[in-house]
Amino acid sequence: MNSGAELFISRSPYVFGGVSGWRDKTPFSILGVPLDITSSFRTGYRHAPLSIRVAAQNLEYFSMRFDVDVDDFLYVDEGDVVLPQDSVVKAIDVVRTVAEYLFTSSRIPIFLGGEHTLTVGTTRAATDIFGRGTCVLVFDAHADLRTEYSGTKYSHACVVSRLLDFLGKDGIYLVGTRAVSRSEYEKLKSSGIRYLTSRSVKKLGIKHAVSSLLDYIGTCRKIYLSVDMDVFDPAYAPGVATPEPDGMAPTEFFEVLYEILSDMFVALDVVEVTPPYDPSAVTSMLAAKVVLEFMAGLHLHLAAGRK
Ligand SMILES: [Mn+2]
Repeated sequence: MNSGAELFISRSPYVFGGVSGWRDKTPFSILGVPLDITSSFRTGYRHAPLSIRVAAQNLEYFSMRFDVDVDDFLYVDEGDVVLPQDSVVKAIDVVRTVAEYLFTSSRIPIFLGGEHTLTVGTTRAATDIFGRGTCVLVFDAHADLRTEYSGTKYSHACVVSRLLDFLGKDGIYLVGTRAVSRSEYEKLKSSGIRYLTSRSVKKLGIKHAVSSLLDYIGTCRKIYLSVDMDVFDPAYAPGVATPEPDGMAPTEFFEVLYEILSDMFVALDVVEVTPPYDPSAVTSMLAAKVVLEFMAGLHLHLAAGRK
């Protein structure tokens, strides 16, 4: 890092999986964002970047699904964003500054949350850099469409409302939705935001989910992928701030990812892991797996584009 943005980053004592590559060999930059201010239930997200880094050390880097070995190109682990603790608005601004720096340096950032609110800063940066046609795919149990929650517009329960402010309905697609208040559900329907419930993924199958997502992606120029770990059933991902039963299985998620990934994808965030509630570390393992499969798949598409 060689800009003002580096003032906001501190090296982590552990890098993702125990290894970090070279900037000229890989486009991927991993950045911890230990944002932990607005949880309304269980806290502890600030420990997640470290916990996901350690979990990655115990996973294979070869992806059978993509037939790609992440070891061949790796990523740069940039460290953690240093966040002000007194204001979520200030924290989002810092995240936005660092994300802008990574995008303008032609990096493909992978943000390890932290609470979902960080996505407001990172997607704002993506939209500023890539402009019209920037779309955000959000995998999440919740619609996060409250206008305000616990006295702030910038709560984890309001993330999609804030995205709607600058992306508009055509810039957002929600997947895995299953937990909304009645008023959020009405807002979801009246806003015109496209969404796919976890129930329809189960009932109509992966093929249906994929074709619906590909239709949507066809209207976009760039894709930002946001994965709230509570999109998974708590059986697979118990260590999240607000677990919600009846969720997606990892295989469903990875199959959908396999089918929709393309060189249009510009960033990933993996948020809401809460290590104090993840004693067996399976949630951090799954989060690390999401990161590895994303890099494997995107590498394949970028390599095909260069040929
Ligand atoms: Mn959620």
